[in-house]
Amino acid sequence: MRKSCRCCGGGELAEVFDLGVQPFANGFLTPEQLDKPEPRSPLVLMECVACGMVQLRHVTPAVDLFAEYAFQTGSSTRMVRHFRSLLLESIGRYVPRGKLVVEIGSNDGAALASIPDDRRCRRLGIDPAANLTEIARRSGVPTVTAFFTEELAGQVATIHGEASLIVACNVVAHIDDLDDFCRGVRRLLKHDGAFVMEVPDVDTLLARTAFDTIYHEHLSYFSVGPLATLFARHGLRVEAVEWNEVHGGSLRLTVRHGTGHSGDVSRWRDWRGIVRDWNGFAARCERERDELCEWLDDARADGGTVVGYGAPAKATVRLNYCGIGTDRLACVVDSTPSKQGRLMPGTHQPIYGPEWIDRSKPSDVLVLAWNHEREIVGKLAGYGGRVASVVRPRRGLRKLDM
Ligand code: DWN
Ligand code: ZN
Repeated sequence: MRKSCRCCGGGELAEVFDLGVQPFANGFLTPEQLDKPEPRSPLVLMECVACGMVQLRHVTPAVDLFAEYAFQTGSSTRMVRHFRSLLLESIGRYVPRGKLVVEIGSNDGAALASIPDDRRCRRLGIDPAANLTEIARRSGVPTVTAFFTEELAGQVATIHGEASLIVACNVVAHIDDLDDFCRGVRRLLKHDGAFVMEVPDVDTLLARTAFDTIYHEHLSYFSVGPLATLFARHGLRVEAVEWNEVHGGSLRLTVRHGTGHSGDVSRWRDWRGIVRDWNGFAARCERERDELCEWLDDARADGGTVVGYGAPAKATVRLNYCGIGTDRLACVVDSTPSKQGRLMPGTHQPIYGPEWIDRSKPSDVLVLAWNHEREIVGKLAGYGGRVASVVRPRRGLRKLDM
């Protein structure tokens, strides 16, 4: 249990939202595991009174969540394009020829593999999930299977030299000891290098009622102020802040060695000084839960069958929070080979490949990976039934101008 703030060290953490006891979002079950007890843990959000940092009360051991990992970056061509663009822009700005680019949380290596050879930079991925680093190495990306720590940073710097660019996308929220992480970045980053990170934006989560992005892997829910506070404690400065739509709304920070922060931070910090309305958030979550359950009950009452599209971590949270079992949602399809043949954590929908839709011809497809709506609806061109999003299903998706 966290007793102090991960960013400022403050000791006053106020409980702001409770999702109850939930299974692990990426804990997809094999059929053999069905009759065994499923690991579950409370999902309680707290907000630091001093700096506004939002974080989970309970910390699940990282090895339980990341030693073997189901999510693969390469599962979305749009995401690979996004990370490729981030890397090329950053390499152009910070990485002279022949210098080192390190990705922390490199997953299956899809992002680093997308760097064209003509950039002539050395690449190194770091990720603890052996099942994914095997895929990365097979695709030619040099990768270390380990958690990123200050100690590992020292070893990498000794063997490969310091990095001109360090990238960490959707991974800093997974890290419990952010002080050790920052010391590792300081140790590995060249004096004139850049650390570029992307994390979900907590204020967008709140504004969009994205409660299904709250899960055990995400220990922290960041905004700019607390991150600037954290980096300042480690001789690092935030040089630039951008917001983008990735994963439902993300912050991209460019961090350098140094003190003080750029004007971007003060502009964000002022805005981020708002007082967050967590009661309104809880009420909206309940309304979304009721609307989704009613929509599914109506579809069943009409004799329809609904198949979920995408088995993202967020689907686990939403199905469990809404109490949606196989009676309301028969099964789910997903393009990730390692998820097919498994079952959803907690609610136990079987997960098939996307071809199941053509075979079973459901009356409705419910897009569970709402952040990939466009890409998924594009793959349903040949499907003649209704398509809805798990977020406000009644609006339907066909009408969206794809
Ligand atoms: O922070 C995290 C984010 C970045 O990724 C991790 N902790 C876990 C993971 O979250 P997620 O599982 O919610 O990520 P996605 O990208 O929303 O997952 C999408 C799922 O949908 C994947 O399992 C792949 C699947 N998919 C598909 O079947 N067909 C995705 C697309 C685009 C498709 O066309
Ligand atoms: Zn704090």
